[in-house]
This record gives sequence, structure tokens and C-alpha cells, in this order.
Amino acid sequence: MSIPGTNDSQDKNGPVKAHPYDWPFNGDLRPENTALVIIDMQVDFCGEGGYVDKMGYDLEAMRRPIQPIRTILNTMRAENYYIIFTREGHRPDLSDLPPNKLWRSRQIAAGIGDQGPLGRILVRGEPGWEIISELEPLPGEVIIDKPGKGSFFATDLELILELRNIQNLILVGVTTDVCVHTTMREANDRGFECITLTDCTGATDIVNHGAALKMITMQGGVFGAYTDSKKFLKGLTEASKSR
Ligand code: C5J
Repeated sequence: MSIPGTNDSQDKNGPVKAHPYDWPFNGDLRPENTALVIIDMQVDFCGEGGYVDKMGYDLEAMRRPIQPIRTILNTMRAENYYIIFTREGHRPDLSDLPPNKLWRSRQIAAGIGDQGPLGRILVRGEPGWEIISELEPLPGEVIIDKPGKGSFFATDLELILELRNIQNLILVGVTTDVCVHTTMREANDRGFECITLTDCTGATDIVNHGAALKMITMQGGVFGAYTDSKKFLKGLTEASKSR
């Protein structure tokens, strides 16, 4: 019996050289079925005085992915792939902020909703909540506002992807071990075929970055696959040549 959307022959694996398998699993990589999801590349995560900076973590680790993401974004825009941005943030009245999330943020001196140099931390509409200028969305590109770490929780992302017949997701942004990973897990459970790009993500702890990537590869690719942006772009070129 053949299962729709699968192929049994390994030679039809995708054009992107990745770990632990060449991606996507069924070789079907097209602008019509694939979206780039850029997660939380906001001033609060990448800018001085923002949430990550207030917590005392290394901003350089948040900023390192900016250039490689720009390259991927420009290429995928040019090839008409679907582009989605996400932003983590809360309503100004904090009515969507669970009290334990607020309490924890205060333990590390980055209280969500508190005033900082970039406005109120992680609050919608504040300067710190904006997507960084280097990766500014174009008019018409989808922006998902999310109150949690996962991009599917309490958002319309799943509906938007289904209406577009999107099957493959390329997940980039910050942080590898929190919002990128949570989104990858949520997407994977919903049947989306996911890949993340090692140099297009960053974590507040380098060991966690590596661990998060390794977790993806267990059990034959329990959450999907990973590769770097160069190999990804090579695969994308091959995919477009073969169309
Ligand atoms: C975190 C995120 N780390 N975007 N958020 O709190 O990963």
C-alpha cells in the first residue's frame, strides 16, 4: 500500500543535504508548498537594553544569525517562497501574560511589561517588540503575533499554512532552544516537514544551541532535520533547476 505524500525510494529524498536525512523527506520542495518562518528576530532579542540584554545574555549570539537570514530571505523572496515572521509579545494590559511567566521574568531582572530603554519589555507596539530593521517584513508578508514560545499556540498560523497548502517549513531565528524548538515540535506534531539552519539560529547558551540541534536528529529525525545556510541554498538552487 502506498501512503499519500510518501515515497519509498531513498533516491527521491530532497535536494537539501542535511542531518540526519536529505530534506525534505519526499523530495517535494517548491515555492507553492514551502514557507520560510523567521522567528522572533525582534529588537527585544537582538538589541541593547532589550529583553535578552536585560537578562544578561550574550547579544552577539542573537545577532550572528542576522546576515545569514538576510541571504536566505532575499533568495526565497526572489523565488516566490511564502515568507512568515513571528513576534513574541503581550497585550499592553498584560491580560495574555500568565502570572508564572511574569514572575519568572522578574527573577532575572527582565520583567515583562516593565519599562526599559526600548519601551515596555515584550509588549506589543513598543520599540523593543518590533522586528529588527535588517529583516523588516515587506508589505503583504505575514506576521504572527504570539504570546507564547511556540508559534502555533494561540495564533492563526496553522490556518494560514493550511489555506496555502504549505507542507514544508524552514525555521530560522531565535532562540534555537526555546521558540525555534517549540515551534518545530508543534509543527512536526501537525505533520509539517521541518528543517532548521544552524547558522540562521542562535541561543543564549552555546551548549543549548548544540543540544537543541542534536535533539532534532534523534530517532531518524524526530523533529525533522538541520543543515547550514550554504547547503540549504545549494539545495534550493537544485530544486529550482529541476522544475
Ligand atoms: C525566549 C524566544 N527565549 N523567542 N523567546 O524567551 O526564544
